[in-house]
Amino acid sequence: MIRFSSLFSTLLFGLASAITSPAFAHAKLQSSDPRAGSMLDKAPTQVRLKFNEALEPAFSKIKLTGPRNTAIPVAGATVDKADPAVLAAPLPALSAGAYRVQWSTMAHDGHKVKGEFTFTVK
Ligand SMILES: [Cu+2]
Repeated sequence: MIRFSSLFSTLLFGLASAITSPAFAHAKLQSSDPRAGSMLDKAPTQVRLKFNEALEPAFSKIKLTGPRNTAIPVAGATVDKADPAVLAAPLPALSAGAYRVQWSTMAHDGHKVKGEFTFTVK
C-alpha cells in the first residue's frame, strides 16, 4: 500500500510538471531592437521584437508614442515569415526625443501578453 501511494504521488508530480512545463508558458519578450532603454545616435527605421515562441499574427501589434505623448502611427506590424517568434514593424522618420514602444501579442497557447519599453533618439 505504501509503495502504491508513492507510485501514485510520483505520477501526480509528473502530471503537474507536464502541465507547468515551458511548452505551455506564455510568450516572453527575449530581446528588442532598439534595445529597452537605449540612447540612439541614429533614429531606428524599424522595431524588432524577439520572443521565446511563435506568435499569432492576428493578435500582435506595436504602438509607438513619441515626445509630448504624441501617438505615432505604426503601419504593418507583422510576424516574421522566417522566424515566427519575431514581431517587426517599419517606423516612420523619427526626430530626436523619447519614445515608448507598447506591444501586445498572443502565442499559440492562446494567452495574450503585453509589455512596453522606451528608447531615446539623441
Ligand atoms: Cu501562456
